[in-house]
Amino acid sequence: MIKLHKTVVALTLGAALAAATTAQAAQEMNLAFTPPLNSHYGDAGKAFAAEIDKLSEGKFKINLKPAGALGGERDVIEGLEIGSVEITISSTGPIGSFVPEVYALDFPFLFTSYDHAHRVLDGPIGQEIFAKFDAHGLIGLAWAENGFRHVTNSVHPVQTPADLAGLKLRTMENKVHIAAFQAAGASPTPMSWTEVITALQQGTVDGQENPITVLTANKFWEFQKYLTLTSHVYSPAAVVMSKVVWDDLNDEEKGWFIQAGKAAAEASRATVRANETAGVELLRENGMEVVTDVDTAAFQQAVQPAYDKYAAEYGSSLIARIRETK
Ligand code: EAX
Repeated sequence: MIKLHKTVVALTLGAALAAATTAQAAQEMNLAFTPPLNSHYGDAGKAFAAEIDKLSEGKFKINLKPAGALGGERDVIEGLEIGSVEITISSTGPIGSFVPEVYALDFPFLFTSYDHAHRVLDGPIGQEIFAKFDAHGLIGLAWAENGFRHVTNSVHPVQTPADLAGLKLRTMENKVHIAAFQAAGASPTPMSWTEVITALQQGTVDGQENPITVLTANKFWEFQKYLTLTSHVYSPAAVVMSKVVWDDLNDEEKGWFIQAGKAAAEASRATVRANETAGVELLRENGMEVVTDVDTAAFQQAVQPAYDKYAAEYGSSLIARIRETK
């Protein structure tokens, strides 16, 4: 009888152990970004999470932290460097202050189209820049997309660079962008995205500049009257992992996160593409006045001093190679 009892106990323990092993808690990671969940970065985050769940068969679980839940883009990058945040999808705006080589991507009127940007970022140049991330405790997994940036404001329609004169314009914390709008006659105010909408609503700043998907995701018609389709900067986004976290992964797991980064990048590009035209109509239907006939050459000339000031420091050869990539 005792023998039977022991066998039953052993079998029960074995079953419990097996169940516990298979149901081993998933390793959870936070993926932070500043736009709302219903945005191009939100779609990218969902694609990333789904790909990791599929590839790791539940070993890893990605928790999305949208709308600046873990802070502004600069704060989150600082978190990645020390390992307190695992993953982010971030515009390159603030990344240049951590990885200077990234500034080469942020020059006004450098990229001529979405295809041009994708060829550069998905080719050798994109990988060369990601290779510079490691030394700063960051791992670039893939190049996602924020989009071509346009100017909005609440004072008057901006038809020419002269109309920027004196406008308090929020920019990202990016010295090339600050220099560009200073040269164009605006009064640039660098600010984390998490403070921008309140600043616009309270009139602390008159305007800002962002891609269409950011404007629609945040219902910009509620607090900005004028939109000018300047397309003055192509804004890449990067899917970035903390090197502290990356170094704990084995080679197979690293492959999963690179694959998930690619899925996120594709999802962001698909949402930007779908939103580009439809988004302008949505902004117009909700009351924004849209300036479409922009004198691009005049704006290019107005921001040229930013090139003169920074191109040599941030890789004029890299900038030339980007221009030559067709
Ligand atoms: O969510 O800070 C910015 O303007 C960036 O475009 C950010 O991704 C907006």
